[in-house]
Amino acid sequence: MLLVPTLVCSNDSLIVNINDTAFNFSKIKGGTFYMGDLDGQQDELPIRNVKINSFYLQTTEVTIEQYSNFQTSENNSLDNGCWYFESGWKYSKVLNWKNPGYQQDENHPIVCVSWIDIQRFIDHINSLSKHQFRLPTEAEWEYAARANSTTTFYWGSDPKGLCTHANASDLQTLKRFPSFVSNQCDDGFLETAPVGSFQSNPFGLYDIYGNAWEWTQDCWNDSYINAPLDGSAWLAGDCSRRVFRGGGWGDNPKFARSSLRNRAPSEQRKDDIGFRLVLIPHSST
Ligand SMILES: [Ca+2]
Ligand SMILES: [Ca+2]
Repeated sequence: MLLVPTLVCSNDSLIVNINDTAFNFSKIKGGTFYMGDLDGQQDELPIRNVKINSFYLQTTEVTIEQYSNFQTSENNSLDNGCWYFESGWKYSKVLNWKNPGYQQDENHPIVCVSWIDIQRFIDHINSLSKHQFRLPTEAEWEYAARANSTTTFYWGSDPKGLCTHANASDLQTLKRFPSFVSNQCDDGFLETAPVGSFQSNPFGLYDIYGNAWEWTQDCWNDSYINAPLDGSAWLAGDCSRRVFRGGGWGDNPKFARSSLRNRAPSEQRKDDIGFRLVLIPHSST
């Protein structure tokens, strides 16, 4: 049975309900921007001008509640196995998205989900909805994070803004990981925070930096040479690894910025990587 989701519109946002589970989206108005950073890592070069069409991006990371409401015996068993950090990255056979090794509640971002797990989740909600959902492309993600800024962060270049805008590594983190490079401030959260606990960026997006890293569609390439200029996903290169963005709760705060890139095998689950969705409304398909 095809369940018809309700859709509530305002000027710049949409709320989609699927089986009584609400997903909030901001309308990201299209434009062009310079992707990459001259002062960043080598893989953030060459800077290039990219055109982005308007799209809808989820205002928060997907929560545990949103993810778990669509797990059924047919489409997903509880997949065990997740990487966690303890004096280096280690693999646990017993950790999973219900138990990533630290305390979470239903409003925290889902973590310990692989890129492949997410494709299965998206296929399932797409089967329940007239609307379609997908991961953002890497270019869409950076465009949305920048929110028209050209600086390291959307508020400028001062990393001190992180404690009010993002759950990154901070004085809390040092309680568990004394050797971590951290902000010298207290954002209140050692691991993940409930989504939306910090200020949004000018496009209405919460936790675009920090909290959980966010998987994108794109295959990994170690530079932007020959990357698409139209905002589409780059589906050439090393597609056994996929790109994720934004920094996480435990990482060096310098990773929580607009142009920083990271990648992992598509089947890998980590306790600090989650995702947010792009919505393609039924009327535009
Ligand atoms: Ca923190
Ligand atoms: Ca995030």
